[in-house]
Amino acid sequence: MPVERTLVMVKPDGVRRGLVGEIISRFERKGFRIAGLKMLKMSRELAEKFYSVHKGKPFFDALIEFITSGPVVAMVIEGDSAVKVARLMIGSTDGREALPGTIRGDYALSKTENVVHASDSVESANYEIGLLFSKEELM
Ligand code: 3AN
Repeated sequence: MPVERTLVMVKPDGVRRGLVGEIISRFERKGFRIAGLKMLKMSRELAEKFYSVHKGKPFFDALIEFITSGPVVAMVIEGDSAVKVARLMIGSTDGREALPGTIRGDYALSKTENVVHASDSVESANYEIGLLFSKEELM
């Protein structure tokens, strides 16, 4: 039962559609503690670092264009098996295949504009949290 931290981010489409409160609320109600929270507009440089594992893939440019298209809301959530549980809660990448009851299953119909991000491993979580939050910003 490892207590972990993971990075959850409401993407620009989720912010534009007014889903920030709903998404934060789902993680709070599940029992996670919010250890950090901020709104920011990603620069191209930050976005390319954030998605560096996808560099060279056919969807990379569209992904960078989209994620820098408006503000995002990033949060660090903490709790038992946070990485795995957050991934279960957001659902599959493709909103058309994500199960109803998951965030993407309930709110997304696209593979790029899929409302929310959550780190896919403890290593990714540490990298992504380090990119977006300083130690002083985590409580
Ligand atoms: P997830 O966010 O489910 O972990 P990743 O890490 O494979 O998905 O991809 C990161 C982001 O890149 C996705 N959230 C999605 O916005 C975009 N993406 C991934 N695969 C595709 C694809 N085949 N076509 C378009 N966009 C994609």
